[in-house]
Amino acid sequence: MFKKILIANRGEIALRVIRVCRELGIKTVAVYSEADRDSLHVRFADEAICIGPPSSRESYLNIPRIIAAAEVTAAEAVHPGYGFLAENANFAEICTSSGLKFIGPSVESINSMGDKAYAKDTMRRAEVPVIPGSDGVVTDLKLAVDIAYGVGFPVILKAVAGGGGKGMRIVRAADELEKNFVMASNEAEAAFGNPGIYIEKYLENPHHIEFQVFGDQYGNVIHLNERDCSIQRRHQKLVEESPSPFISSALREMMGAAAVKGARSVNYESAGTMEFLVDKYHNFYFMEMNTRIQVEHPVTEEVTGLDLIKMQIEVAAGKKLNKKSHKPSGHAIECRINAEDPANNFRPSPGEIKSFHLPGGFGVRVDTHCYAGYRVPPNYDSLIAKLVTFAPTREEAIDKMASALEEFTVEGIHTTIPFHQKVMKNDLYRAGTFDTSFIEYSNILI
Ligand code: MV4
Repeated sequence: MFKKILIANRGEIALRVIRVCRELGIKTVAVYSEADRDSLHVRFADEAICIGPPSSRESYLNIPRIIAAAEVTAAEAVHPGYGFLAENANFAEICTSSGLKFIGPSVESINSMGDKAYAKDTMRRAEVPVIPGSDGVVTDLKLAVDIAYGVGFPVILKAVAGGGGKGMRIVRAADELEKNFVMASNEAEAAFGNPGIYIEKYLENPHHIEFQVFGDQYGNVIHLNERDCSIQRRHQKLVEESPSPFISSALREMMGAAAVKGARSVNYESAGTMEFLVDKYHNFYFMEMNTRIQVEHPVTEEVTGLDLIKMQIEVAAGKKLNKKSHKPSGHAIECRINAEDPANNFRPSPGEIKSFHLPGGFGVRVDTHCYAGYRVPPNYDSLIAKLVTFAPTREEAIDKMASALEEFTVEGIHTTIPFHQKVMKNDLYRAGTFDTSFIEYSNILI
C-alpha cells in the first residue's frame, strides 16, 4: 500500500480522500491556492503546500507546481478528485513519468474517451448501442447534410473535445444546418482549441442515466448499477438518485452489461462512469464516458455499501476487485447544495458563511468542507455540500430528504436548499415521472 498520497484537489472531495487515507494509515499531502489557506483540506492533511494564486489556472491546474509538491514531500501517488486535472491525460502521463501512481485510469483509457466522437466509435465497435449519427468527426457541410437527412431532423451538433453540454447546437431543419455547423465549429475552436464537430440524432426529453463502473489492473470490470441524473439545469446536475425510477430490472441488466462491455473494451482501471441517454421508449444509447470519480458517487456508495474512494486507492495499489456480486438495496438521493441564489437565476453567491447547521440522523449523510465562519471563494465551483439520504424505499428517501433540507441552515450566503425543498414536494418528482426537461415543464423556478 502507498505510504503517502498527494490530493490534487480542494473542497469536499479533498476531505473525502484525506479521510479514507487516514483510515488506511496513509499519510496525506494537500495542495492549496492562496484563496484556500483557511480550508479544511489544508488543516486535515498531514502536510500542505501552497501551489499558487487563487486562479485555478495558476494553482489547481498548474501541473509543474503539483508535481514539485509531490516530489518535495515524497508522495508516491496522486488522487486527482473530480474536475481540475482529473481527466487530463497529459497530467496522468507526467505523474507516471515522474514515478507517481495516478489514482485513476491509464493514459490510454483517458485519451480514448476524451475525444467524444472517437469514444463513440470505440463503443460502437464494442457493440454498445450509440446514438445514431456521424462516424466520428464531420469535416464538411455536404457530409453533415447527408448525415442529417440519414438520421432525420432534429439533429444535434457536438464538439468532439466538448462534453457535459458545452458547445452543443440543436438543428431542426436543413436550412439551419450550414450556419449552425460553422458557428459550432468556430465556438469549439475558441473554447477547446479543436474545431471538430460530430452529429447525432437529437432525442427529445431523454433521461440521463449513468452506470458506475470499476476496473482493476487484472482486467476485471464490474458495474455498480445506475444513477438517474435527469434533474439538471444548464447541464449542471442538481439531484441524483439510485436506483432510477424510470428503468425496469430487465433494462438495468442490459444497460449494466453494455456498460461493462464498453469499459472492458478500453481495459478500464479505477472508477468510471458510462453515461447513457434513455428515450421515452426505453431505448438506451451510450453518450460519453467520464474517466474519473464523480461528484455523485455517494449515491452509489449508499446503495452498495462500498467505499468507492477506498476501492480506487486499493485498486491503484494493485489489489484485485472483489467480484462477488454486490447486491444494491434501498434508495439513495443526493441534493447538491450550491452557493447560488435559485431565486435569481442561480447567480453565484460567494462570501462568508455566518452560521452553518448540518442535518443528521439515521440515513442522512453530508459531505462538505464548509463551517461557520468559512468564506466561500468566488474562484471555484459553487458546491458547498452534498446532502445524501438513504432509506428502504424511494418515498422514504424523499421524505427524509425533505426533513433534512428543513433542518439544514446556512446563513450569510444564498444556497440551493429552497430549490431542493420544492423538488422534494413536487408531484411529478415524487411520482418518479421526470426527464431532463423537468426544470422547464415543472415550472419549479416560478
Ligand atoms: C443529447 C441530447 C439529445 N440528443 N444528445 C447534454 C449534456 C451533454 N453531455 C449531452 N447532452 C444532451 N445530448 C442527443 N443526441 C440531450 C442532451 C441534453 C441533456 C442530457 C443529459 C442531461 C440533461 C440534458 C439537458 C439538455 C440536453
